[in-house]
Amino acid sequence: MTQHLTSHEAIELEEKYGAHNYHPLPVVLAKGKGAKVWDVEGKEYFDFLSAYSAVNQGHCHPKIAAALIDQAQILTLTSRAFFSNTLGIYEKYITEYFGYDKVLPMNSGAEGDETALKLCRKWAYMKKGVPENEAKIIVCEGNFHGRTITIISMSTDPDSRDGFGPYTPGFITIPYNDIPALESALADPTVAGFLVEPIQGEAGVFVPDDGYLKKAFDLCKAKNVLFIADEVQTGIARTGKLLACEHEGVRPDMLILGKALSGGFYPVSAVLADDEIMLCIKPGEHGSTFGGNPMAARVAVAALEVVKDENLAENAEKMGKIFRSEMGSFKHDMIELVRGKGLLNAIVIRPKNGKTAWDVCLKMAENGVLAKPTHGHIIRFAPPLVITETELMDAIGRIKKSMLAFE
Ligand code: IF1
Repeated sequence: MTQHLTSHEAIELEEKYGAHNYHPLPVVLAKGKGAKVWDVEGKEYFDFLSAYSAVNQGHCHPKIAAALIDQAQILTLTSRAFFSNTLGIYEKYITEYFGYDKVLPMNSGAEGDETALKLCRKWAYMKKGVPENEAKIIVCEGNFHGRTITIISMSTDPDSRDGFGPYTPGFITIPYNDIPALESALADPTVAGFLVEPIQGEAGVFVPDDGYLKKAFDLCKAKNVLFIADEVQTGIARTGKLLACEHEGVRPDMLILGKALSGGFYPVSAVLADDEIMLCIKPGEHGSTFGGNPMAARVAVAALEVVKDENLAENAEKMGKIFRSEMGSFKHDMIELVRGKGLLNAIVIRPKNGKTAWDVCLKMAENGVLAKPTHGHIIRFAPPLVITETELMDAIGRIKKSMLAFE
């Protein structure tokens, strides 16, 4: 039975009993449906964060809820020590859905990235002939791939990285959106893979130049290096295509998915690859207690069906164009620029009279829109992909009203 807390009481409990590893906006959410959420006092908001793109299908989507509730009363977890009647169906569905031979099911996005790193190294030793323990993986400055020690060893963000050493070796860092830098890094014959976000989300929704992903892919292929796309945030229709790599016709050698793979109901992540890569990991060499469990399998199938049934990629494309057009033509001296693709957008805020992106987010919350700054001065706008044009225009009006409070 959930107690009826006031916002103040809920915040106090988290402050007293929870680790202080976040600095949340002072909003206490209690309910979600579609593109909207409500706080404990019943105030309604448009959710423009979508749990960092994990709720693309909208909060509490009934079809995904039904799959979860049904399976929860039948069989939730068997471990992979045995087969189950749900995993193979899910594996067939997702591999045909994205066009790969096989999937390795995990739970969090970070586990997906870690799995891809392990597969890449194994492939380097078994197939490329890189000397043992010498495989290198190229990553980009400004990357975000999760919070494990190895993943933050690749990070260039002090908040993610500092104080957690010693770091995992074997990574080469190059500037994002820089083909010559990639070309020279690829000269090293021990390079096994290039791990990249098609759009850098956390860094502030950095959309690379048109053609960057394709050129990078071609350079990797020419050097027998795996092109590994982290689509944990950009995937599942967020950028107006099923995968952000599709905007450039790139089929990654390894595809990492998470977040909206479950529509926000359950931690579900996955690495997809063809047999030449995937079969480098043998029985007993990788796994996880919950990876590929019956609940995850049912929820992920339902979540992916919703994406197709409700044409979420097309809606993201259409609504994203409206958002960028409306906010791009809204003249305000705190708006430095508006950028993004599909419904993954950001506004770069120019501080004014000591007011920052944080103040804008507080004002937007007051006006019924939830968003959060990343890296201080950038506000990410990523509503659920089910948002209607009417809802979007309503939210845009509230965003503009919030900005005008800082005239
Ligand atoms: C936090 C950021 C976003 C991701 C990409 C892997 C992962 C993420 C491209 C790991 C996770 C989350 C993590 C969450 C906030 C959020 C985030 F601000 F941290 F960077 F979205 F931009 N690849 N991103 O974006 O997936 O293990 O979290 O399931 O850690 O604060 P995860």
